[in-house]
Amino acid sequence: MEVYDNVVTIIDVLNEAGIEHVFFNPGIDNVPFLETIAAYRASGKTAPRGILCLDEFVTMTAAHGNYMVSGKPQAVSTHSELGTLQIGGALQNAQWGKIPVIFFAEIQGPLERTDWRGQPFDQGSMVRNFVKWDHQMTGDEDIGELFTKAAGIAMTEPCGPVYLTVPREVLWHKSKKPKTRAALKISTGSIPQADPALLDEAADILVKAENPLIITGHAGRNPDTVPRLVELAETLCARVLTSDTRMNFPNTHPLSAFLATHDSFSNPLMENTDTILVIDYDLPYAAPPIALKPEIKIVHIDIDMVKTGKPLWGRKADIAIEADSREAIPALTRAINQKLTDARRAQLKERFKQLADEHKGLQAEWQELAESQSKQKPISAHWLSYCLNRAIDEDTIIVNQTITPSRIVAHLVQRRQPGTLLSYSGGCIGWPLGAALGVKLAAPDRTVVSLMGDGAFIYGCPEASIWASGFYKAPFLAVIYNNQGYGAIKGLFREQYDVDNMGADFFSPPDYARIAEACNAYGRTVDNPADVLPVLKDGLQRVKNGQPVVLDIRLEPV
Ligand SMILES: Cc1ncc(C[n+]2csc(CCOP(=O)(O)OP(=O)(O)O)c2C)c(N)n1
Repeated sequence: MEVYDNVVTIIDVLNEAGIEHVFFNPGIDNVPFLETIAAYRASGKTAPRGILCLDEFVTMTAAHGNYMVSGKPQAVSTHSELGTLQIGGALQNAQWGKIPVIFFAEIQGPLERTDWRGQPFDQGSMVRNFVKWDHQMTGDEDIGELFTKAAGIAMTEPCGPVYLTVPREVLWHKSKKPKTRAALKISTGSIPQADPALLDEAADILVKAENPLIITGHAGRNPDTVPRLVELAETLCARVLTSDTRMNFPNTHPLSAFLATHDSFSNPLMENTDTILVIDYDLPYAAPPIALKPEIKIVHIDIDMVKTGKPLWGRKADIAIEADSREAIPALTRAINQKLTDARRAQLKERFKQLADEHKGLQAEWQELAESQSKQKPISAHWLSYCLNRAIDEDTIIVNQTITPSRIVAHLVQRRQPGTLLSYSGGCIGWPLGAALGVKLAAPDRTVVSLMGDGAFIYGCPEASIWASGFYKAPFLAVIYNNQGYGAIKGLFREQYDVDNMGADFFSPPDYARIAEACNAYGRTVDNPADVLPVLKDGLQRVKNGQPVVLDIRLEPV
């Protein structure tokens, strides 16, 4: 029997990379690949499991979520140029999220094809800004070497997506038996370790700081970094401000940086600090401009010193250490410990007490505010987040793309265990449905709860994501913070132009619960605050019983 020998080679590389799923949406070009992986799996041979996503956007968001939990590289296969275009902004999120994805598609049309300017049509140009590497395979290249190189680039820190295009005749090529070849070896670059002299200088600065602030974005991607960061913060008695991209630091810890309930978007913590220790952090896609006082000292530890996405605050760090934070954090703690005199330790103990009192007060303020809104109608985002916190357990994985309520979620949904909070990097709305699908496929025994606005729900291709969640037995609970409009955009217009009616409301919104039911999930609309907690608990039970659930919680319109 003949085999698609080049496709067999691709599968060998994907196996070698440890790739377990291929998130795909097909065209005719994908047939040899899909047919071969199906035949492999049916006969008990190792091959990634194909997951059909009814919209290409979901292929990439699911791969994104899956990597965040499994730590394994991903594969996405779509139909030539059209499937590539349909991935859209999900690729920007994958780039910012540093997700190692081998994304491959067929080259569309004859190689002599040209664009409007008469220049050669360049399929890779569609995605070039968002991938670490793109390459169009030519006839004389070896497909095994190409995919091996692609995997190596994607998996080298800082990780990221790569894009390969392959001629149709290569994908469809058949021969009597697979090519015999030397074993394919994927090589990834080494991870830099911190320079001890720089760590020592950093420790000097940090020990002297009177109001240090640790800021981190994705240090918690390695779960064992979390307790190490706790130890560093406690040694230094420094507040920790974390993005919600990962669970980096327990938000119940006395040193977790809390804001007052009335604080506006600008961050007083950044204004009042004298020294910032930045660890694995990227400025958010839509970060409000922050002008740091020039006298603030910055120590920066990162795997990506170049900050490919966006440089930090337009200022160089006083000390920049390119390193794997998992190792650099305990090394820095040791260096700090060596420099702490008894007198300084006593001062830091006092500082800890002050910060712990402040944290306790602020935490109580958030809880009381939420409790005071328990009967408020329409339902408040505070009350919803408070109830959610009571309904979930310690191990539940929260997949979060709330926008305007994100600060409320960060203060009221308590996360202590590493790996129990995931959010997107980048700017593309619509991430959390596909991401939750990918997360649940990676962690079938965990409860997965996805949080989003009504805008994000629709951007997230709900029919495709929810259908796949049911079909592949990867159920999750989706909670819609439904403020019936694009709250973030309305907020900006109000703030900057004093314009209220800009047509960004969803009057007579779609019935999201019925969309869910049309996709074989359970759906429910909630507008009574007393129902929120019981409905969340019921939803979680249904998910445990195997059904995807969508809860449309109607909040005050923005
Ligand atoms: C794909 C995409 N389109 C548009 C935007 C611009 N945008 C940023 S926030 C936002 C509103 C999102 O609405 P929703 O998810 O309901 O959250 P809310 O702001 O109401 O809290 C929009 C449209 C974007 N970031 N991504």
